[in-house]
Amino acid sequence: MSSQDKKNTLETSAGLGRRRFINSAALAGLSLGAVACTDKPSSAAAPAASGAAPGHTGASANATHLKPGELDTYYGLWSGGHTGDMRVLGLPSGREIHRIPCFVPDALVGWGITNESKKVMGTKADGSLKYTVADTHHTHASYKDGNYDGRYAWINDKINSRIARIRLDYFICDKITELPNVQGFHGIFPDKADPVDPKINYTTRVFCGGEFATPLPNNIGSDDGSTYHSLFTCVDAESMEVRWQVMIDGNCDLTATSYDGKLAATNQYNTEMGVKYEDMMSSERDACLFFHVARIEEAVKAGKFKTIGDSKVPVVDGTHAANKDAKTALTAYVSVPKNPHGVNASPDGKYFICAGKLSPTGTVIELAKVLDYFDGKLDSADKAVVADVELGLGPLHTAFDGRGNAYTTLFLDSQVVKWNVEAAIKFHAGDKSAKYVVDRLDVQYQPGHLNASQSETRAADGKYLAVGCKFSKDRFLPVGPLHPENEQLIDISGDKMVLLADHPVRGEPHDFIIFKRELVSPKQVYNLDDFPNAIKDPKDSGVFRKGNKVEVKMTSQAPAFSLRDFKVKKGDIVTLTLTNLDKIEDLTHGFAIPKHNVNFIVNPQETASVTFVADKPGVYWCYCTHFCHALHLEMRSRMIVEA
Ligand code: K7E
Ligand code: CUA
Ligand code: CA
Repeated sequence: MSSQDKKNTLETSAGLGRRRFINSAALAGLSLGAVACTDKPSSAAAPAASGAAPGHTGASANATHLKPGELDTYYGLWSGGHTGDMRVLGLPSGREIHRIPCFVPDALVGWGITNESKKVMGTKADGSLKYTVADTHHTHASYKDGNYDGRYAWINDKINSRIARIRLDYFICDKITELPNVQGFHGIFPDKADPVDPKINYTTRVFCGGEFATPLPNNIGSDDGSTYHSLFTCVDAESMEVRWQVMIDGNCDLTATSYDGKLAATNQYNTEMGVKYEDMMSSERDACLFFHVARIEEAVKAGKFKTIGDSKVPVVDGTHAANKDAKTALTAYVSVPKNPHGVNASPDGKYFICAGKLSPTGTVIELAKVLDYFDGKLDSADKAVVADVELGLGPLHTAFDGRGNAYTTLFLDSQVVKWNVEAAIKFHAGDKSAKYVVDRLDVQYQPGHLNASQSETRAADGKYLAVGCKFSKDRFLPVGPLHPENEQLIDISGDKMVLLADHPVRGEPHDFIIFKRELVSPKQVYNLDDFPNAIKDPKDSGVFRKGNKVEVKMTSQAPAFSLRDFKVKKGDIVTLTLTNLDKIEDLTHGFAIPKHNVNFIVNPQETASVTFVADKPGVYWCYCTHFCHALHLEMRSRMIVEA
């Protein structure tokens, strides 16, 4: 164990009281036993080496342990990886509060079982789900005035190129769109303003990067990779329709958007357009590819597009060959070192930062200069690079504290490096005395994404940094071969980063955002009128037959269903609709039908329905699966299937 590991272990096991971590200045020369664990008020804590860690003696203010009943101050929205859901965490405690099923069925809520969720997820002609696997990586929320506005969040499915929208009033997925002409949809980012209309200072578009190139249309099994292309896609934030696509050279990976709405970008690790990894890393340089949003939309309006295969989506040409004249170009390829990874927008609105991955560097691109290039004022887009500085091995993603510092994960070094962006620019310009690296912290282990509280907004507050470590190895009790991932929380309020907590998470989140709790106002009871099939009065319950199609209408009010029993016939196609008429917060009912693969929940004032074939005569006790009342076990109905 390195001394850093020991120190971290001690810190994280230092008792459940109000843990107080000594200030960073003292940490440097720390003897192991000196981790402060005290219930004294912060004024009595070891005096801060004043100035060294401004505001940092108040580490208690950033402590992660909340007393019973205390609420977190931040929400975190986490991608669930290949569990296909979105997770909602409270921070700083790191408690998982909720999982929002999106792309993959979920047995708790009946996602993929109810007709309503199946409609969102997409079905085949026979009514079965089109897909039951997904791989989510990136989640981002809608903006207004450069900060989250609490309307929507979006999440990608890389496997089947789908984008899901989450309503942040009910924390549910309400729409899923499959992107045409694209495989490996990876990066995702909402715009933050309209590029043309200053009145639209909120999100109306979501940009999606396609990582894998294929033949277009993808209906010939050609192995000639040189004929493949990737596309960058724009989805309408409200309608969730695909607005347009840009065909490009190379691939898309992560995505970023500017605060003024004018630019979107994607990093490209495969400008070689290789099909084997040796080919993909054969070149010393790759690119950060910029999209001029206004010009793309003018081109679409002017009819300068084609369509691909069956898709009606307009596709404009963003390749090198078609965009040589900067003044009319839709795209600009900015050269960056070999196989870059994340691209992130600084909260001051000035820069995009590309992390090097195979290059130990971070590249700072000044957006004003990219716009100069598009205006013909810069002879090469590459001149928009204002810094290209060494950070460490395996830089992947970058977060910000709103005080001019960037935090980049170093996958191979298992570190987070804190660096000052303006100092890096000075260093790059020739001032070798500019010390841009501010701090380094070992993390456990191999970090991918990281994000700071409010990092990707103008309101970046520099309090907490979460780091998604891809390997947890020895950090948790062993549970067989599959290890959890290790989400670590770091206090970044001072000069030095301080590790606060480890949290095991089920595999495998990638990206996440952390924002202040007051930015969303969730509703905890549904509106009955939002469901067209709601059964508003228990008197409307009953069995309604049309041939062999049978509708069963039922309501729930603790501790009873409105139908104590209902009769159908063998072979009937039954649609059962259940409205929960309970209005009290936290009064959810469940409805299970044995042997028919049915279980779902209805939250207060929610309506849900299921359709199934009653194919075996018998008596089936339908029962409430969600604890609701002292008579929860008695809350039942009988489905009697007559021969
Ligand atoms: Cu770095 Cu898919 Cu965002 Cu994962 S990507 S780590
Ligand atoms: Cu209703 Cu349990
Ligand atoms: Ca490459």
